[in-house]
Amino acid sequence: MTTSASPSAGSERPCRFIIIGAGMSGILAAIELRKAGFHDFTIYERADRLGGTWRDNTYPGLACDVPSHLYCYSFAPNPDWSHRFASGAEIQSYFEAVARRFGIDRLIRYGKEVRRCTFADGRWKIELADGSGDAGDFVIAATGVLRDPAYPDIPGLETFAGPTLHTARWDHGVATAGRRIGVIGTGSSAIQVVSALVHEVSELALFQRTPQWIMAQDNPAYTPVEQAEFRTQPEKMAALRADISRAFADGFSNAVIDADSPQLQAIHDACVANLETSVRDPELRERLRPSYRAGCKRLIMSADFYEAIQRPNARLVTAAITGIEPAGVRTQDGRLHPLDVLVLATGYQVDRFVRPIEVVGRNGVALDEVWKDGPFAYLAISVPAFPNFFMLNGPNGPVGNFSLIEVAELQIGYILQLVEHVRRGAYREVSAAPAAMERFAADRREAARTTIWQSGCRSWYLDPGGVPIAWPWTFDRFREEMRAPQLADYERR
Ligand code: N01
Repeated sequence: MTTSASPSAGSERPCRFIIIGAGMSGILAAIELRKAGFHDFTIYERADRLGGTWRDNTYPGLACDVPSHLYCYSFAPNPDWSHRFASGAEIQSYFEAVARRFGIDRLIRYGKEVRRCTFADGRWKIELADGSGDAGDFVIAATGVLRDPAYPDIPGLETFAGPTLHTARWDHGVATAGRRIGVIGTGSSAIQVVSALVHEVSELALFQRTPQWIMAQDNPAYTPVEQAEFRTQPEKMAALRADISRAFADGFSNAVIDADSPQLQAIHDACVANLETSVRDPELRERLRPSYRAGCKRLIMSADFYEAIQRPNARLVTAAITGIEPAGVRTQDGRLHPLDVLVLATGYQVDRFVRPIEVVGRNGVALDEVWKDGPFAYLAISVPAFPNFFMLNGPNGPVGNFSLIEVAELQIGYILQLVEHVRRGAYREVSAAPAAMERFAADRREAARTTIWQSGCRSWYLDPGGVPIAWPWTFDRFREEMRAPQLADYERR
């Protein structure tokens, strides 16, 4: 039964929350719950440190290509960012510092892997890998977007005699200096790791299946004077953040959803100019030239990749990989590329989201079954029949070249409004209404047709049917949607 009682109708009801994951979104959820006056929550983290993707990714050259003054919480600006685009290590330190400052770090239960969440009798029952359990009124799944590495299905991969490293699970015990390194993949991770490693290795072979468009991007350091200014005049930092956010929305996120937009054409032209002016050898230039439009795959920003791949010790291999052997990589032209270390920059299993956690909703319905044709969520937050179960950066949200922190902040604000109605006694259970979900999915598919992602390339933005998984509207529309829930779109009991 759906009710329409006002939030102030009843007395305050105690609410207990289970937060899964202590990455950027989980830390945020805990901070915002407290601000809203909710103190009964537990954060479960399967690893032994917080930080999520910034804990897991430590490959050489790692940096975020969203400007640092935007890639941080709005309520915890950081005057000390060293560069316009901070390194992975600096971002990890930032999250650790924020968690400490807000007293969240000591609330995290480390080494606790949630295996199963079951909704029964109006509450969520939580089962952990170590056999322990818990229960709560709400689950906030802050389990990340790009989390579990994807390993390529290449014959003989396991036979390679040297170390094999995935970029998302770098082993710093493996020496790379002075050795022959092969890198498979040309995504954001590959471009950064190649640019960093080329300076120290004896030979670097980059195995490219698909070339990438690359935007030139400088990364100037902030001077001590600028940092001092940010510290003493926080309004300057806030203004900078607002400018960057606006520029990102107008220049990029609003552009990619309209394949015919002049902004996107400007991005494409800038990428072409970067290729033309940076790569001297015409033959190499053509091998690096994509046949699709810029923005179709996730755009890559780099100041130094073209310079790196033109170094005498670097080689671009475009012949298809046929197999991996103990000595190296074999390509279709019959050539064996001898290697000491193999780097897999082959991306992530992008359809996981909260999985492999088994989530069982109302009447025993399993999320894995509901998502058998691909993950989806109403406004990237809620799935019908999974009451009081909310995702941060769940499927169908804005992902791409902009700040997932901004996205998560908007989402938690919205979720807390839904929760507030429970606290005030208007209803006990809330989840997306099936009709709203269907409408959202249909509108999303329709809107996705004119995005650049669907203009003819393979990318992690596309589901197996070739439909973009991401939010296909403007970032302003997302902001507007997140302002307040339309309760009619939710089933409330
Ligand atoms: O992964 P990807 P990523 N044989 O999936 C290739 C964020 N991020 O880790 O293009 C040969 O983009 C595959 O080839 P193809 C960002 O959102 C951000 O680099 O499919 N090649 C592709 O080249 C990013 O988009 C930052 O033909 C194979 C590559 O592997 C997302 O994470 C830094 C293959 C995978 O690229 C993922 O980036 C890093 C095979 N069998 C990551 N299988 C910054 O902020 C796969 N490939 C800077």
